[in-house]
Amino acid sequence: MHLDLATTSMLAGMALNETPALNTLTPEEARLVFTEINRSMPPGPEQVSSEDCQIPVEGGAIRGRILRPSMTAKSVMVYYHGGGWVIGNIDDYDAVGRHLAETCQAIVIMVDYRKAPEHPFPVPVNDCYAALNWVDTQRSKLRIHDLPLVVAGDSAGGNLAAVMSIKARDESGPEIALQALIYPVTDGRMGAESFTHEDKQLFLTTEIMAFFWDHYADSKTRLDPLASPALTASLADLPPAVVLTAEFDILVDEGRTFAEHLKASGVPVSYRDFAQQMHGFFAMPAALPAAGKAMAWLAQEMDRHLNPTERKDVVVVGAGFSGMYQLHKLREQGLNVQVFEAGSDVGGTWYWNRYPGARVDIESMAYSFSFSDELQQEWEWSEKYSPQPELLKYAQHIADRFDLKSDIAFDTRVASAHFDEDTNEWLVTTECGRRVRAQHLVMATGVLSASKTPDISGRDNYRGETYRTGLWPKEGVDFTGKRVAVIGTGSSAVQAIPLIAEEADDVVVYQRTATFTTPALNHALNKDDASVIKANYAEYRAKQRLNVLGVVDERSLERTMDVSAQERDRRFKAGWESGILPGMLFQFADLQVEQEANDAISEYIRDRIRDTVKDEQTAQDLLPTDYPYGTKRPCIDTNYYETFNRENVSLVNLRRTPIETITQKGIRTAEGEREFDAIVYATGFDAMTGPLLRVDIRGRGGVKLTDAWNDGPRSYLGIAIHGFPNLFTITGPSSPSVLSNMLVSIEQHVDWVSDCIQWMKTEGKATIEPSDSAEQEWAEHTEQLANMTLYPKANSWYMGANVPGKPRMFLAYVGGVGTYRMICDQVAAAGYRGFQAA
Ligand code: N01
Repeated sequence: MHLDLATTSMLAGMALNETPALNTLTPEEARLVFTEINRSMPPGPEQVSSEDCQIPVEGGAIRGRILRPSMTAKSVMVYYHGGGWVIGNIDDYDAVGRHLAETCQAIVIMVDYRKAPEHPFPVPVNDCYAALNWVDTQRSKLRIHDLPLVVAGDSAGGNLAAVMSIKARDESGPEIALQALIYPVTDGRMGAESFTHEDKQLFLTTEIMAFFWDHYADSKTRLDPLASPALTASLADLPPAVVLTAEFDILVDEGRTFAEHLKASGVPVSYRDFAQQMHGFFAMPAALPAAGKAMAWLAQEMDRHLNPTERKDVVVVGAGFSGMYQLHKLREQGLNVQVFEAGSDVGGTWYWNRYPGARVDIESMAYSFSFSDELQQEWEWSEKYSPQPELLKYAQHIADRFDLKSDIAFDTRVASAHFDEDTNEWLVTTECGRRVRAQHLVMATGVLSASKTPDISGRDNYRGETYRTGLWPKEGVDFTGKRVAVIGTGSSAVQAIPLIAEEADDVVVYQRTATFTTPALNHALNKDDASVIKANYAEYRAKQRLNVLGVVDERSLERTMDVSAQERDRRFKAGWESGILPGMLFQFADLQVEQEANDAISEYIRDRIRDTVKDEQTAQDLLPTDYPYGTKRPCIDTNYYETFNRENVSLVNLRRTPIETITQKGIRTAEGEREFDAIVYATGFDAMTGPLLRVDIRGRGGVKLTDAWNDGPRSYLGIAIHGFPNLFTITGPSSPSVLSNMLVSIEQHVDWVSDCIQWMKTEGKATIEPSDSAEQEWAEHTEQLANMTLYPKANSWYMGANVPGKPRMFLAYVGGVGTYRMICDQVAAAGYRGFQAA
């Protein structure tokens, strides 16, 4: 006999403690001993939520316990604990249930069925069946909706789970998707050979098993198939089964034989015998590593049975503007597309970013789709810069108008995407266990969708309300009468602070880097102005497509220092008063490449800050001085600097007084602790690469994208990656993306990708991917262009500098939207130059 070390040591401990053999005790004493053994084990995962309930059964009610995992549940598992129908209860099994919930991502419902000898066969069977029916009929009340129903149990509980499957089949009961049988008792005759093996008499001995059977059912009734499922006439048409046994267990033969009979009857079966293990090991997950492995195996096999693989032409990840348009385009090409979206609705950025003041900072008439003239003519924007609710409505309108939702799975986050070189397909797996194979994978995951976990010490200590701008609660937040801290002063904070300040009693802004922002001059959109644009939309869109940023305004060709100081001032004033994002930067050609030119415009903005903010120290602290204007994303605002003149708003300059820690009640800096009712983190995103790298993407040879991009992202045109065939990134790293009007760049990428997929179909190509050399050349080109600008001088998210450990490199293509479009078109026209298609 060779048990593993942990199990050997557990048995030795029990021997030293002189744990009595259960068959020498009364049932009450045996229950107490069993409870003692379980109490000595560590509790299960705390993050599992627990709620007890009453389950009606014949003649009364029994206890149930609902254990919900911390992540999205993939199934609901009705669990029948072991203990020979005589001992054990749901408290003894609490840790087991919690581990199962987390490992199997299942809502586990533990059933405290009544025990023998007080309640012999068939009472436990009837209780378990009543519980199963109760779960199935209370789906919406229990919030388990359409999750597949699994019955599971160990030892005598495995017996009950097997019996439930038979009973449900024979009585047309609840539809059971899977039975999980852990070293089940299946045959009351106790005649299997393993009962005769001396080395299998561990934890559960032949005498103890006889003690259990004798209390449960007399020698005749135990032959009833609902007591001994192995004696059932037919095992056909039973749910798929996962059966697990332990090598040194007297029940090993019963479990294996039952699995073989199920299989022979046409039932899909996963069977595994766990070597070096004894009976009961599965129920000791905190003490025995083998139990963890067994649970992981169970979870894997459950997934395999519950989620057969689907087939599509294309999987698109994300249902923001890019994912929606990509779906529409590919559908028009007659392709079968599945979109996965983590949110509960379409909209992407505009679904998640619901913080006060969230609105677009490119004029809405320009920040809108052009692919459908009907759409652009019929949609009416209410403001120059639309607020988030209107942008979300626009996204919803597109989804309805083009009937997109039927191919989008919401509340579904993609966990992994692995390229299968044998079939030239991507195998995409969701966190809920759905599996789809598709020739093409389009990552339409956005560039600013991975909200950065704030890297501030003590964050978890805080007991007040906590919000992140990028993950704002759907129901909104009422700050009335509250003391609020806002950490961060990027675009999100610049929009949120003025509105939070109007509502809250007291607002303290914690600023690490001062921001450059200019007035947005937002206003209601004049219908006549909109009509003029609509009448000339074709021309307007054509301009956008060739413009450097994807807007219609043009950059001056003049150099800053070539004009007089008065002329410079006049132009900067015009920029300040333009009310558009590139208004300042377009005044001269060299503002983002010449330090002297940039110094001039930066000083002009600093003067406006000094003019606006009354308190001298606050004004001084708000002056951005350590990076050139435009090298961190500039903002446009409504009353940002003015807000610091309010009585209820103050600024903490973290460069002078850094945050020492977040405390239970607030924030402590060198100047002491301030207490808050709420902390708002406006601390940004793991931009560009974050949304891609948080999915486990693996290309040829199983190479992980995280490894391929260890030194920074590499991608040809920001669309495709060497070693990752048929994978397309919409507005990916090293494309203009964040340096442009995103809607223009999204349309261009989606059109290009759709054309490429169509070309592959026409040419009969199974795969396409860029060559290493084309990717290298593009990387050098994009780096060279970025180095000609002032961008690398800033510690910005454009450079990956906001995420500790992220490689420092410029993440976008600075050559302009129009130039980039032409390059992409030329690549396609030359038979996808730089790509290898096979
Ligand atoms: O994020 P950000 P954002 N301690 O990264 C600070 C787009 N967007 O959500 O600069 C203290 O810009 C950080 O300080 P520093 C737009 O492209 C568009 O505001 O790293 N502070 C910075 O001040 C934008 O650029 C719109 O020193 C910490 C702030 O948090 C992008 O999204 C609206 C900190 C983060 O600013 C991201 O904007 C909103 C720490 N540990 C967003 N960590 C519009 O369309 C970070 N910070 C208008």
